[in-house]
Amino acid sequence: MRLTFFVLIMVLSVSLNVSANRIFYDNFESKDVTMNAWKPKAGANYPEFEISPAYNFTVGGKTCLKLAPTNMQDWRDMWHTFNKIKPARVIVRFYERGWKNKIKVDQQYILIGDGTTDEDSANFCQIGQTGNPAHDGHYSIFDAVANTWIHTKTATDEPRWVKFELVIYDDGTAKVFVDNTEEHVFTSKWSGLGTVGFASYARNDRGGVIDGYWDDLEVYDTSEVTISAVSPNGKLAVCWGDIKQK
Ligand SMILES: [Ca+2]
Repeated sequence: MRLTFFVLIMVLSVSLNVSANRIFYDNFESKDVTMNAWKPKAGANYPEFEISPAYNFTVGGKTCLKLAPTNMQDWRDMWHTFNKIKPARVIVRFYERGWKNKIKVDQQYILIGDGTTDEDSANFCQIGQTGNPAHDGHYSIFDAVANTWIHTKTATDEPRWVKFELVIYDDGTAKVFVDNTEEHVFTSKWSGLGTVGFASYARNDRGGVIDGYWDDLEVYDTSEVTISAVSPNGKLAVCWGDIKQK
């Protein structure tokens, strides 16, 4: 029994050592940390966000990021920039309240680009949820180069934390995964990871709600974070992250 445990620890240690670094992490447990880590688009007021106790994904945590614009028909966005990292893996969790409950957010996205915002990125992507009836019951991915919206295979039926990932490989190939399912391969190669942001647009004329919840945004300087084997609650991923952070 003890030997089995020791072997397990050794396997974990080896896998940790060959993995690269987590270079950015926000667990949305501190308004000050989030305020310092994220910037609004140039010329804009600070994005309206809350640290909310409504949901939490972080092990040992209590809160998540709540985006809920106060003005209708108004965008809010917040950005964190990187120096064209390649390879890279961006992971974020979105709280799905469930299409079977007829709840969708209209509309919120994580934004990922190779520039500093959507405006100066050659490659740019949105992953999230929209009230557009064509996407009912599924998530939406926007590939800016292809100028195409992708309607995910992954369904939004069950309330749960859902994992969105964008991976940029060594050769610039980039893919989106939702709960470990490959949903999209980008039409053109990426020069690297330049920015990660969140955007919310408030409208309630399509049966949606305007408040959305996100947690545990992680960025790695590798394409090969093997956390797909992690249990659905993500415990190993978070423990591993904590180890790398120390
Ligand atoms: Ca949290």
